[in-house]
Amino acid sequence: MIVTRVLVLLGFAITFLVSAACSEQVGTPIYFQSDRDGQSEIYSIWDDGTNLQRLTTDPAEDTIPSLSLDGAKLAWIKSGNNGTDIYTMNPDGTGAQNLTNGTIPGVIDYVTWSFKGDKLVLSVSDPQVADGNYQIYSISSSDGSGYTRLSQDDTMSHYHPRTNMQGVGYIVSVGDLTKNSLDLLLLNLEGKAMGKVPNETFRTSNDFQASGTSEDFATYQSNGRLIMFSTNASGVFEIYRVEADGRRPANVTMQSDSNQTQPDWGGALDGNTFAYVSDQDGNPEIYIQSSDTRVPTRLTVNDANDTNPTWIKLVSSE
Ligand SMILES: [Ca+2]
Ligand SMILES: [Ca+2]
Ligand SMILES: [Ca+2]
Repeated sequence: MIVTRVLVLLGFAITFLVSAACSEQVGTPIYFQSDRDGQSEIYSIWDDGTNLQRLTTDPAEDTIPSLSLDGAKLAWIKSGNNGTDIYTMNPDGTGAQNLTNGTIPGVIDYVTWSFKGDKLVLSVSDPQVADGNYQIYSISSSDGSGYTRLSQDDTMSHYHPRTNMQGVGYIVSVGDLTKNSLDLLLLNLEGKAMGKVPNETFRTSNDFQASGTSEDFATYQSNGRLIMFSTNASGVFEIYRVEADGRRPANVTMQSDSNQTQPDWGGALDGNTFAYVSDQDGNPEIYIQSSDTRVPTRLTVNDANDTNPTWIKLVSSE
């Protein structure tokens, strides 16, 4: 497994180095959604805050961009009069394709890529499931076929699947989103629950399993050993980093007068830098930060809601 993962990551790195050598790109693009042009569209901006580009132009709501781990494709959710569909496109905004064409029986809330890139993993409120709870499903990333339910517990909703970077499954947020009561649960590739993260016996002064605390948007470091997530366990939402077994929790944002959410560790070989959303400057903006320095770099400057960053960060582009 480890050898396979290293080879896969090396393959990604070579792909990136070749593509970097063939273009004049100097920044690492971070993709996000924003309603700055009236309703939600997908944008990209470099990690130095330059080269803002709008990638979609559609009166529908274009939300939840997710970059594949090889950086070759963006998936996202389009919500319009015909319901919610999964689209994919090239990272420059060309080649948009509707993968689902109304075939998903319910509301799609979130989308992410599988570790191998062959599947897209969704949270869906499927009317065929009891109580309308959101469950996790997968489809083919090439043509949207093979709609398959993964999560097995009808009694609770499952949100925001993120890929485990050792390729063993997905980490999801389970519970009641409206009551700010979510816990992180690891599912294996078949959807079987493998336990909460951090595990339920783990307690700190910031009790992640306490009533009313919400752990959400988990993201793995590339080696799979560390996890970041947003949590209100200390009051406002901050981003915490823990070891994969839950030890050594650390608040890596430390902005106690604002909310920090939606961390994305950037998938690939860089170990420290992550993108996230903060309202510390008055409204949701995209930031990046090293988990070591705690010094945020603001990338977007706009009164609109700039959220859901996704990117792939490589050592070679430092
Ligand atoms: Ca739109
Ligand atoms: Ca919790
Ligand atoms: Ca903003």
